Amino acid sequence: TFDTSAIKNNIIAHEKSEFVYTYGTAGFRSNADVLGSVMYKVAILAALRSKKLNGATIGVMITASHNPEEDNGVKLVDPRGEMLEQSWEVYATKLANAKDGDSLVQVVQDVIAQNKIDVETPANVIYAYDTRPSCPHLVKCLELGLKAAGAQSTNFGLKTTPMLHYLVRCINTAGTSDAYGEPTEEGYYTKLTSAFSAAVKGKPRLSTLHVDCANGVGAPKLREMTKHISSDVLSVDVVNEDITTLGQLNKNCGADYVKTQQRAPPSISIKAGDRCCSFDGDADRIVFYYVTEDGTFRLLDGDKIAGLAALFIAELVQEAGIDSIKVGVVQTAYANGSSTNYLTKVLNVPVSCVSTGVKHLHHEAEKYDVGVYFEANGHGTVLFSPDALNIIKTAEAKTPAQKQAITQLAALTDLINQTVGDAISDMLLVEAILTSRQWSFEEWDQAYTDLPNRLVKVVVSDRHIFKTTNAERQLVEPAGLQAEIDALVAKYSNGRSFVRASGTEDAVRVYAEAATRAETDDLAFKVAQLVY
Ligand code: NG1
Ligand code: ZN
Repeated sequence: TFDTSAIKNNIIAHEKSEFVYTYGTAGFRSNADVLGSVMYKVAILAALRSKKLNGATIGVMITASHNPEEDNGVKLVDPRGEMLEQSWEVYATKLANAKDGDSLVQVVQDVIAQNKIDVETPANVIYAYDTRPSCPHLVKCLELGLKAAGAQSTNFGLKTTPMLHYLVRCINTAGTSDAYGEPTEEGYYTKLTSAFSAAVKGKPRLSTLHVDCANGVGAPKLREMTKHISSDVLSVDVVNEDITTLGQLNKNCGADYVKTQQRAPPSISIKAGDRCCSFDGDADRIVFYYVTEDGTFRLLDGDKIAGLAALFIAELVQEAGIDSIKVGVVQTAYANGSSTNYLTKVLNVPVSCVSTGVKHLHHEAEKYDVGVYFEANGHGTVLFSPDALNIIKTAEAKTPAQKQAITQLAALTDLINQTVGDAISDMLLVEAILTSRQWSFEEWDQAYTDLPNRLVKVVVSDRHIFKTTNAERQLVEPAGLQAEIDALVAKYSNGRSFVRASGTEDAVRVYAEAATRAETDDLAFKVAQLVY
């Protein structure tokens, strides 16, 4: 039953009446102080979404990823473990901004009418949260909303974001021909670790991988994962795993720190030959790094992971004799020009460029038989189409080499979390490839050399006046600005620069790359001046 008076009467008042909420690329995200009222409404939205989809289970994840510890956020997960369908983001925003019980009920009724929702359909919702101190309170607010909406719900407790996506998909596919796995944390570890063991079978183990967990949820979960795999097969050293001391989450560590600062966290003493990687606060992003003999820091970011995965999978389908399967890569404008050049000119794989935001990459990747997608910041995964999965599953080997390639491909389809980018799964993917090839980070890094690049944040009075086209690579408004940028870029060798409004911060981002560091900095600075 669906009782709008319960929804109205239990409403959690807005913490700050003037605050305007927006469901953006990362769901709702802000200082945790203003999110209690939002959790209540997100719960109601999740219930409506479930009812609309005949009672399919919807996921709710409470996290603010790489943001500072005092922030929090929430996002919805659709039945196949994907991000909430875009057309529903506007409902999320409308609900969140409803200031009193009556206007809330009005928005709820609009959503029901517009989507012809049968309110008698049961609603099923599962939820989880990260290590932030504000989570327990926000969970209570969410639960009040779930109760008011009459939803059946399960609290999955502390989880990484990709684990929740995995669980949602498992629950909704249980008992079908494309059952995704056991809908438990245990099931997640078992699926990934058995796939990893199969993928590296017969190959010597690599040296220890040092994993910076950003003092977040990735730490206890990675530790738990290692219990499911022998240290003869994989050796990881968990670093930055303090999830109890206040203020430590993402502080001077984690994937975002490493990518934006282009250096290792000070808490890691890294010497030549060491292999390191960093997760972000909710363990859906990963970047790898090492230092050379002369002490130079080298980053292996999302672009490098995409290149490695595309190379490996393209060669495996050749070896397996099933090269009707075509590999494609999806990037955003933030991908380093050298990586795009490597993919298109060296690997000869098709590359598409889409707007920032995982949902855009994910949908584009679904168009390929095997779609590799990564944001430069380390968020990404690999999608296998139903046809490709079927071909791999039914392929018959004529030689031992073919058999080996088919086995490895099949293992990869289980190893890779196909719902969303997943630091633990991506870490295992990279380790499986490097183990298979017996490659060091240096060897992986040799594919191409990044062009020097610079990302600058410019605070402007109104970022919404910056409108883009061509996957955010060109401005259409303010009029004339793009022509000025083009004129500047033309003066630099290998120059490229673009400007877009951030979807997660109140600022405009300027990206620039060029042949040398000095030229890059100069170009970024001059474009930023045009914007300001
Ligand atoms: P915005 O703030 O829209 O640039 C940032 C990242 C995205 C993505 C989202 C979180 C950059 C340049 N942008 O988006 O890649 O991770 O946050 O969903 O890193
Ligand atoms: Zn994240």
